[in-house]
Amino acid sequence: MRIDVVSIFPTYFDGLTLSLLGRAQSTGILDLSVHDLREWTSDRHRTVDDTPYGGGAGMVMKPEPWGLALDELAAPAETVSETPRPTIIFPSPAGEVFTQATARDLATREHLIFGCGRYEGIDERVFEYAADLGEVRLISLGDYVLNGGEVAVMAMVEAIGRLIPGVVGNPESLVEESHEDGLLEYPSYTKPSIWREREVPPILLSGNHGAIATWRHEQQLERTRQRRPDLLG
Ligand code: 6GU
Repeated sequence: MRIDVVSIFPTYFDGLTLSLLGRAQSTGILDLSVHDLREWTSDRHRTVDDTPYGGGAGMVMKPEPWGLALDELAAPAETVSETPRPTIIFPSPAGEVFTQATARDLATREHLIFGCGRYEGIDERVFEYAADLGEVRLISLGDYVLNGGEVAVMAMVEAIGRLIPGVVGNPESLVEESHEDGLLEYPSYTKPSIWREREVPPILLSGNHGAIATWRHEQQLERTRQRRPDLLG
């Protein structure tokens, strides 16, 4: 999978070279490039924002640098006219909410472009223009406000990246996780069997795999009922 990220703070994404996603990049499973939006400015001050038409607080990101960035990153590869259209994602608190289902969907795409807005947002015409180049998605992490899209994109790239086949060494660790089956994960324990007078639930030491599976499922249901009843519908 190819992922391009455009931001005025590209160093935010240095952390994505660590650990699992770093290894996926060295093995070629993931081709991740982070770009500075200011590369597509031409004035001496490398300006990316301006005052809003109609007045109001804050600044709006200018369309021209975004247009040039999208032209370059979404362009079909030369010679091959069959290159798939990219999925172009703009992180936004006004977008659809990102879930594990969103991550699973986006993990099947060949090319993702993330455009990180700052200030009061990006000139609306950029979203219209992007729709001519690919499938545009506005996606929110949840119902709270961040200063910009960078932290949201870090989270989305990690959630998506670990679902690409080969990124997580043991694919079985992907199935028994919170949210994969619509329930929260069951509790885990390791040695010692008694720690500071607290015992591991005896069923886990019984060797009865059927009973353990039933107990774990009950724990999932109980935790989900207590912490996230909304997931049970
Ligand atoms: Cl994607 N962006 C910003 N700026 N704030 C957010 C968000 C995204 N998701 C939740 N809050």
